[in-house]
Parts: sequence; structure tokens; C-alpha cells
Amino acid sequence: MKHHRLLAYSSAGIGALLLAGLAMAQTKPASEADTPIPRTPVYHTDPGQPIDSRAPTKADDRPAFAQQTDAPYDHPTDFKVTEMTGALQAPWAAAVLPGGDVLVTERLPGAFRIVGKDGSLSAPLSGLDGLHVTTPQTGLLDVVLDPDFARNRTIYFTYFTYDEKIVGNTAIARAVLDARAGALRDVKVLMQTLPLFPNDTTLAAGTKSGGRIAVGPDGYLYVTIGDRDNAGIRPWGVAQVLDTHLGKVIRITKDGKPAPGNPFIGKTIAEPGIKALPEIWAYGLRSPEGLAFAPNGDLYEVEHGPRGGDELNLIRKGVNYGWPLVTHGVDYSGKPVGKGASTGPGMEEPVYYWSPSTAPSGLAFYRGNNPAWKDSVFVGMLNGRMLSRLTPEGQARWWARKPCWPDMKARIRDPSARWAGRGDLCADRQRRHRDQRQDPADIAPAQADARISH
Ligand SMILES: [Ca+2]
Repeated sequence: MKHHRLLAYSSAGIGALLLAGLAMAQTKPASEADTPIPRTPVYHTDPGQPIDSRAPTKADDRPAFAQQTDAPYDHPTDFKVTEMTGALQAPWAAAVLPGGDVLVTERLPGAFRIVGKDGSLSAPLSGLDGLHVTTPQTGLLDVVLDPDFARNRTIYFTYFTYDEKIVGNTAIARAVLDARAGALRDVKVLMQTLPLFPNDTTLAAGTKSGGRIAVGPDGYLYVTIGDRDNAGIRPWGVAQVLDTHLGKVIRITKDGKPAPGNPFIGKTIAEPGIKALPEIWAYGLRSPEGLAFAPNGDLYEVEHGPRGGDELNLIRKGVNYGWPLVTHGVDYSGKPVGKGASTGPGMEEPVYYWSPSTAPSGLAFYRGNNPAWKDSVFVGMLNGRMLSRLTPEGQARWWARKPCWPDMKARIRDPSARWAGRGDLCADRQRRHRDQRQDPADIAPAQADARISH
């Protein structure tokens, strides 16, 4: 039986609002690789030292600049954890509603629920008929509120398509929330990303799906789409090809149209006559799990590398982030990916990377007034089982100088969104049996129960 918990997270009376949920298995997670690298990190919290003492997965890897990886630990501040509910099934994302209730997506089976600030849990909201999100194979992914939600009650969400018993790809929809009636109304599919199917039709739904949404300061929807590759010996090169949405950040209007100013509108790709897809904003991504705007308007993304080389990227218009041509990781077999390059001309470097992998998921920028967390972004870690805090270095580079909460023993899916007065964190506490065998410390009762004070 899986256990999933929604937890409150706060510090010194000035809080953060964080949400996280279920880990979704990759085809071959780094944690199941075949080498002696420990599957679950054992973290150290010595000030000034990296928390993860394992060697990089790619033996000859070199950071492109100082502090691109292995940032030192610094204990930032005390905080406590309070459980809000332990009754969620496979939560994937959450959005905090005005008033403090939390709208949560459960991925499998797909459902929207509202977690009351008193800890109550609603029945699944009605209104999703026709999207097939409650089939066992598919389900819901992210949800965000319209910036004008208080007036228009509009939400945007991602889900998996499902047709003729075959899972498809990530789709984007909107709806109007009627919380009092427990319903979604005016559900409208905005966009179906292409191609409809992965490179391997037996690939599990949700594998390298992307599906994170961020609403830009420009009012457009930015959405990550994973490369939907089965992570075989030869990576599917779709992230480098501009006539698919796979391995991209796309940018669309709230009606699902290509947003004005997108970089590849009207452009042809290598083969004459084949147009680049007009929704593409950036490309060369692998398995993007997090997407969020910083307070200064910059857009950041986190993604799973193959084995090692999980990345934090600063996403800019038209830029190529390199997958699968360059990576700081290696194939699951231990062999190089492609030619084994870590960097290359025209390929944007991650502003920070993790190796070995920790499986970063959601992102949330701190916008509160606790000075200890000023300028911070929080990253939930799945395999890494921690909440990481990153702070800026220089003008544009962010790094994990201050990873926090390394002893959580929980997979953090989506630290999210509203930072006011208190903090909430939804933490998935599912364990893999294999992990339990590997890490005796992890067999102990999770440390994230009910309340923790540090
Ligand atoms: Ca990259």
C-alpha cells in the first residue's frame, strides 16, 4: 500500500507553501542501475562540504564552470513539518486556492481533489468525463491557477491521452473550478502534443512525460513535454527535431494557440518543406519534471538526466539544451550517450547539475519575506528523497549551495506555489522494496511523519 502525505512546512513563523506528490517511475531509473553506486544517497550535513560524497557517474566528466555541481552544504534555518493529510493516492501536483485550501491532482487514477486547510479531503471532482483520465494507464499531471483565478476560477492542467487502449502523449486543457459543487465545468482541451505516441508503445504512461505548466509574466502558458523515449541503448533524437513537441518547452496562448513571438514560427527544418512546430519555445530536453518562473521573470526547468547529469536549466527563447547530443551523465548501461560529450557548441549548459542522479521534480521559487530563504528556489527530489534549496550565484547562475532537509526519507514531487504565512508540502512516501534492501536507514520509520522540528 502506498502512503502519500500532504505536509505543512514552515520556518520561524514565516512560511513557504510547498506541495509535492508521487514519484513517477522512469523506464529505468538511475536508482535501478546495475553498478555499485548506492541507490539511495546517504547525505552528509557538514557545513561547507557537499552533501553527496559519491563520485560522479560519468568518470571523465568535468563541470563547465566552478560550482556547477557538488555545491557545499549550509544549514539555512530551522523549520518544522506538519502533516495535512495522509490519504492521497499518487499526488502529482497541487495549487493553493485563495483561502488556503489546496487543489491536488492524483495521477493514478486521475482525479482532482481538494484538501481543506482543516485536513479534510474531498471526493474526486466531477467533470472530466471524456478525458479518460481515470483509466489505470493514464491520468492527470500538473495543475496551475490562472493569475486571475480569484475572478474567473480558471485552471490549466495536463493529462495523458488514451485511445483504443493505447497511451499517447501529454495534452493540455483548461476548466473552471466550482469548488462548492465539487465540479469542474467548461472543460476544454487546448492542445494535443505531437506525435501522439512514444517510440515504444509499451512505454508506461507518464514515463518522460513532462507536463509541468508555468504561466508566464506575459500571460502565456509554458509547458514541458518529455522526449517519450524508452531509454534504450540509442536515445531517440526527437528532442533535437523541431517537427515534434517531444523534448521541448512549448509556449501557447490560454486558448491553445502558438503564442506570438515564438522563435520557430514559419521556419522550416532540415528537410525542405517541413515546418517547425510553431508552439516550440526551447528544445533539447530529456525528461523535464519541473518548470517555474523566478521573481525576476526568468524561467527555470529541472530534468532527469540518463544516469547522472540531472539538470537545472535557465530556459531562454529558441535555445538548444543539448539532449541527447551532450550530457553530464551516461547511459543506464554505463556506456556513453552518443559520442559521450558533456558540452558542445550551440548547446546550452545547465546552470547546475546533479551526478549521481537525484531525480529532481517540481520547482518553487520563494516569494516570502523570511530572510533565510531570500532568493531561494526549492527543488523536490524523488530518488534523492530530499528537498533542495538553491541560491543564486552571480547574475544568472543558481546552485545548490544550501540543500536542506536531506533526512526526509521521502520522495518530494512538487514543492509548489504560494508563499504566505505558512508552508505546505505534499510528500510521497512510497518506497521501493529494492531500495529498502539497499539502505538499512530507509527501513526505519520515515522521519517525515506528522511533525518534525529541526
Ligand atoms: Ca542539457
